[in-house]
This record gives sequence, C-alpha cells and structure tokens, in this order.
Amino acid sequence: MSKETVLVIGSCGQLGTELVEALRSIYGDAFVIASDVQKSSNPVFDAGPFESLDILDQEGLSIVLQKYKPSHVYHLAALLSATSEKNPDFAWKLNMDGLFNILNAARDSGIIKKVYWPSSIAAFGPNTERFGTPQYGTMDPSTIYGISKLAGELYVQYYFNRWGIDTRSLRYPGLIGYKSAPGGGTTDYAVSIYHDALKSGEHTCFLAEGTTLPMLYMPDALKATLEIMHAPAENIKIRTSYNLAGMSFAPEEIAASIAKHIPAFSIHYEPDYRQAIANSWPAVIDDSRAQSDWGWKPDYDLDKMTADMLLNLRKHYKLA
Ligand code: AKB
Repeated sequence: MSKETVLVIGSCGQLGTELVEALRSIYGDAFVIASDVQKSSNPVFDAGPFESLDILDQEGLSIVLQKYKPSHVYHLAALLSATSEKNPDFAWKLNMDGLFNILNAARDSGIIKKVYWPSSIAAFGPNTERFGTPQYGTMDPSTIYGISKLAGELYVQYYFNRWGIDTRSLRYPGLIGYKSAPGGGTTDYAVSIYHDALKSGEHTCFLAEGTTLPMLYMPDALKATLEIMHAPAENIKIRTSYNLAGMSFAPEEIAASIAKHIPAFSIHYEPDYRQAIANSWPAVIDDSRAQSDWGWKPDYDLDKMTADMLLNLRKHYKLA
C-alpha cells in the first residue's frame, strides 16, 4: 500500500476504534491519524498519532489537515438514532455541519482526495418496503438521525457531481462487535445481549419480540468499508450511499442463537421509546448493487457471529 495518510474523525466510537486498528495494519501506525473530541482509554489510540478535534471547529480541522495532509478521510463523528431523538437540535448540527466542514475542506484545501461518510438504514422510513428494501425506493425517515442521513447522502452525491470529490458511503445496519461499545443506537441491544448472557445469563431487551432489524458483524463492516474505499472509482456507481446487508434477526432469534451455547440464557422484553424508531426501519435489506458493483459478500451469519462474540467476550471477562 502506498504511503497515503488517512484521517479518521470520530475515531473513538464503536466503528472508529476498530477502523483505526484495521487501517493502521494496512497503512502503518504513523500514517493513520485518529481524532475525536476526547481520546478514549483504548490502547489502540496509543499506537499512532491522535489529535483532539471537534469536527464543528473549522479552524481546528484546518490545522490538522495542514499538519498531516491526509488524502483519505473517514468522517464518522455523529449522534446515533436514540441519542439524536433526545437532542434533535444538536444532532442536526453535529451530523450536518460536521459533514459540511469536511466536504468544504475537501473542496477548498486540495488536500483531501477521498471522503468516506457512513449513512444508515435509518435513512429509510415507515413507508419503505420493509422486506427486500431496495436501493432506490421510498425514503421517508421519521427520526432526526434518519433525516440527517438522507440529507447527507444527497450532499455527498452533490459534492461528487459538482466538485468531483470522491465521496463513498454505505448504509450501515446495526453493527455488532466485542472490541468497542456502541453508543446511543436503536440496535445496541444486539451488543449488550452478549455481555449480559455471560455476566448474568439474562437480558432485558428494549425492543419487543418480533422486531426484525438488519445487522452486521464488525469484521464484515470493516471489510465492506475498506472494500468500498479501495475499489476503483469506476466501480462506485452509486454516490449517495450503498445498501449493505449481513443478516437480519429479531431479539428472540439472537437469544436462541446464544442459548445454543448458554442453554439457561433467558430474554425479557421491556420496549421503550426506541421501539418506535425500530418500527420505522427496514427488516431485510437488498444489497444487490453493492454485490454487483464492487463485489460485496459478508462472511458472517447469526450463528457464526454468536460463536465468535462469545468466544472473545469469554476471554475479555476471563471466563475462558
Ligand atoms: C443506530 O441504531 O442508530 C445505528 C444505525 C442503524 O445507524 N446503529
């Protein structure tokens, strides 16, 4: 891999933490600049450069860009769905102004050549086809997070069409991993359920039985992110954001998968305000365009993910 320099903004979140680690193994520690408003204690961030950066601070962004001259930027800083509903004004400000700051810097500085920005299944809404959700169909998000994602998709496409910024994006489903904690999403139960299974043998789910949502195991999320960023530009035919699928399941199905390893495991349901968010989202995504345009294929299904999550969390909790 050539000595590109990569900047990850919002690097201390669930995806960023693992993405920094993966990027450093490709580009080398010194060439991947991690940044966030505050450095987390994860040792990943001690292996290479870290900059304290609030993406709403244009001056601060400009200083980091001039210092490192990153050609590739992964802009991950955002409020997720559940947190956004608690503070919609700030969610809109962070999610949109943060994106504008990066896109304008890419347009004006001449430093950044490629921008990765994540969208989400939240860009769909209650009138979207829930099963086999197509790449192009009804998009009427009802959450502020989803509205910011849909608007962001159109903006990244606009900057590609108008100014030739090489913008690339995926509509992530819920992401599940054992190395870093999610924060403020509607799909977060699918991470905490594994921790609870090992710690107490039971989980109280904030979504109701039967709530099927699209999900993706973190190694697949990293694979997709790196594949779309490294694919030849001519293969990236969608410049809004690609549908991306791994698996879909309801809480009782992940519980059954866990019970294959921990037979006494039990799940209880106490749906809260996040149920309405989940109800407005797709259940099963059609990602055939990602498959045909740049060869997307996930490696993990539910049972394979469960086995890997439990194996690694057992080590983490020193149960193995
Ligand atoms: C959330 O639940 O908000 C996120 C997402 C699906 O974008 N995990």
